[in-house]
Amino acid sequence: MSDGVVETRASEVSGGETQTVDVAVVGAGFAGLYLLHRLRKAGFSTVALDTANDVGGTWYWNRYPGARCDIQTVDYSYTFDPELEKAWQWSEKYATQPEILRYLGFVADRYDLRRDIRFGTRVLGASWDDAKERWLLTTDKGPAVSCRHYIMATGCLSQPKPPEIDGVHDFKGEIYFTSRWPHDGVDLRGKRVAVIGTGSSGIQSIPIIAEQAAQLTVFQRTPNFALPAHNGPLPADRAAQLAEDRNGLREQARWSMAGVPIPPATDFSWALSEAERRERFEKLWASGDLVGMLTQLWADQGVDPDGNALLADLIREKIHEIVKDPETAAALTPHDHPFGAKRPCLDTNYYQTFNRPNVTLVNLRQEPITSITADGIKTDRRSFDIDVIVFATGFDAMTGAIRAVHPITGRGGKSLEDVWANGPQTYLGLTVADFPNLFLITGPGSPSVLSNMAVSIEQHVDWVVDRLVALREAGFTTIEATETAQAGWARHMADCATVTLHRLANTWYTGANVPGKPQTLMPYTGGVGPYRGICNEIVSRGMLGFKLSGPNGASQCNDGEIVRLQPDVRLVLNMLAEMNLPPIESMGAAGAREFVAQFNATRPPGRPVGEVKDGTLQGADGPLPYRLYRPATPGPHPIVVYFHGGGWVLGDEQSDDPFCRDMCRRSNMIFVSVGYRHAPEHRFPAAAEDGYAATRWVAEHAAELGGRDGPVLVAGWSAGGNIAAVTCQLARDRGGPLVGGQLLVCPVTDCSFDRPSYTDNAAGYFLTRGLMYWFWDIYCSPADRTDPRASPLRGKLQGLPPAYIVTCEFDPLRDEGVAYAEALAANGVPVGQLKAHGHFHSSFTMVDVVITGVGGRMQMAEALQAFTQSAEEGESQEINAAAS
Ligand code: NA7
Repeated sequence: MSDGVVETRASEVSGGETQTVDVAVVGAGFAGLYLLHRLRKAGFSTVALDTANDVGGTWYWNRYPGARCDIQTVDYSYTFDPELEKAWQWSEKYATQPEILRYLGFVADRYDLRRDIRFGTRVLGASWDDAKERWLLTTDKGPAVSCRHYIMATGCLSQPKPPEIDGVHDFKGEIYFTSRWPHDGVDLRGKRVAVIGTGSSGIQSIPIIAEQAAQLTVFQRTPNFALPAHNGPLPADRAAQLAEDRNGLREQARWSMAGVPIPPATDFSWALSEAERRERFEKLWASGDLVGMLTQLWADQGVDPDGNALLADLIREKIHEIVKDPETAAALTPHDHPFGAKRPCLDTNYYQTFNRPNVTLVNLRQEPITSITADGIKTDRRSFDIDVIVFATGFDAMTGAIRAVHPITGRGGKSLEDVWANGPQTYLGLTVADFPNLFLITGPGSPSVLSNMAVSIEQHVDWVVDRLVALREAGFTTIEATETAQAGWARHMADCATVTLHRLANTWYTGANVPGKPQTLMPYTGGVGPYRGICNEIVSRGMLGFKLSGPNGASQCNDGEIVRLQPDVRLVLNMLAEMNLPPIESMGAAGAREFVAQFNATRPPGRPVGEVKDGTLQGADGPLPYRLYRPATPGPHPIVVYFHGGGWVLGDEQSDDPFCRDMCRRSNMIFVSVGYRHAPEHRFPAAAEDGYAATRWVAEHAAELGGRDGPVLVAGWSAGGNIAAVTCQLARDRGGPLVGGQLLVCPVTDCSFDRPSYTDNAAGYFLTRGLMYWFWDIYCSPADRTDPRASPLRGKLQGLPPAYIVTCEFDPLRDEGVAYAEALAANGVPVGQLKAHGHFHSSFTMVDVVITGVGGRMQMAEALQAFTQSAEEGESQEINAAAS
């Protein structure tokens, strides 16, 4: 078919002016092609529009030398049709751009898709007509399009960034953009070539350009991490796996984090020796697997700066080994971002290329480009005579291609440009409130560029087309995200982002590469599998967060937020729900202890601290075990007496081990975790009295324990928080010891069960109302419960040490923790509060599972430090007062 010819078999053109279809799609790349196929099968009349003259999307345009896929191409393929999978064989592990383009052409032919595509056609604007409930698209060629649904399959990296360098128009030589490389290729032989940019496009093309050009000068602003691709045939083990269980692997990819069927590492870096870490690294370096290097070394590599630095250092070492000139090696070595926070690259001989005599690296951090002249490029130090400039300067990513269709006008004349003025707002990255029947495939807010695009595209397309079918069957004509759902998604996105290290890099993921672009992390970082689960849950919960409407006033709106929990809390709770455990209270005390011991044994080990030492201290009625955690820094250190959780029934001085280690490191304080006595063997007030006695003993033995002069601090979680709070009251009333501050994490403070959090969070968040009843019954008779040693909220609250009280949104104990904080404040006690949204009772003690708890623990550590600081200031004031 020739360019621009409009085939109307499946649509109507009225008066030559407007083409009327059910669904219009922009883009004929990976997403657009699959959309056409699915929509057509579902019986929708459809047209796709693309500025290119053929199918391929990003693979149509990015024809620069060396352009390749950097996810193994067997994974970067359609999976919707097993026959298609049989009919196409990839020739290499990482296919070249021409091969991928041939594949997309093959798909278009196989499903006869070209007949519904208007090539060489740009959409100039799109506006929603509320009365007709249709979108009208104006185009630069051929008829306008009227459609019920408008789907943008415009890709994430399709709008090239302008050069942004003065004098480009003065240049007399040739200029090329990697993203718009001429179809006939470019002859660079004998020429002096400049490449500006060292992202994937630069890193893939530079080694090949260096082989062709007489002289190559690479202008690098930010060095990037690159790994050798070791391309070749598909590795035998992958080929065998696919042959054996293709469907299983495909399903694994769909539910994985990155859309690739490889399990992430579960060992933490600190649990591996240096030799083990190096061995893992060398294996992955040799295998040439980007997703593997991003996920398979150790569990903390993508979430913790320290774990990441171990890996980044190993890559830095490799760069210095490969590049012979130390100055060039140093300039090529990234130091300004964690590995993976900026898109790392797969290369073939990239670093080796800088050993060639005809290649020069210019470090723009040291000598920025001042202008492009008629003859070449000037930095603030020197001039380079150049014949050809290649801009590998990247894209206005994620939002660029969508906003290039301008204006997009939704309900009530709202412009998408205005709605997104401070960054993209979407629900799921798929829809936008006030823009009915508009869908974005791999839009901002979806896993998109942090995933295998092929897997994400299929999921999006299937979800959208299935919704359109369901809408049609239910007789609705419009579908639109609600504001509540959209705002909730933004919050969930932000929660997910705190887990990752993307915040530590300026990248196109955040819009930092485009001057003036609002900066916000655009892709969804919660992972492909969890995202798929969320999309499915929206459907099973009656299209939560969507308004649907139809003829004769038919409407449905099930408003709400799909994810209110922190992302990792959600995973933990889902996992626990799947385990279908019997209620802990049904196990009896001995059974529950056994269960907790087994459960704790499966948890990752805590991080190393300076020293961990077990000992015995004097409790209220005999010796008690304790475990001491000492920081690695030189002492003496302030001491925190810590009480573990477990409802006065479960746990011991070791059971909050990861929390104690983490807090010891963060606060730089000694933690002494006390093995206080438990019910039912020792009912109330044994635990409370032990807490007080242990604190007194620690204060008296502080110097021997390596503690600093000054008051001790107390801390506790859950029932341990109760004991810590009670200890402060007893210490005040019994003449010491001096307590400098109390950190109460989700504490039990009262025996009343009628606060809303007991009802709101009665079940489903691990600590249930039933379990709390059981704990109370075992610990304390109803008559004793109002004793302040059981319910400190009922005690006298004046004159207590400063407090920091942490409560979690999804915890039955939330409101009594808040009540205690408010009551303390009302009684003149300095109180800090952390009301942790999206967290559950165990969030902060599940240290290496609930990563989103890090921020909270940092605040707790700061609160502990502030306690000692104010205690010291108080002491020095007293000394000064005495002196004067
Ligand atoms: P990228 O990854 O955005 O890389 C663009 C490169 O160009 C990067 O090194 C930029 O440096 C550099 N750049 C951009 N603007 C300038 C100016 N004005 N002066 C000097 N250097 C500049 O784009 P790619 O096309 O390589 O890759 C895009 C994605 O495609 C890739 O991540 C894969 O997902 C596939 P900066 O880092 O901004 O300092």
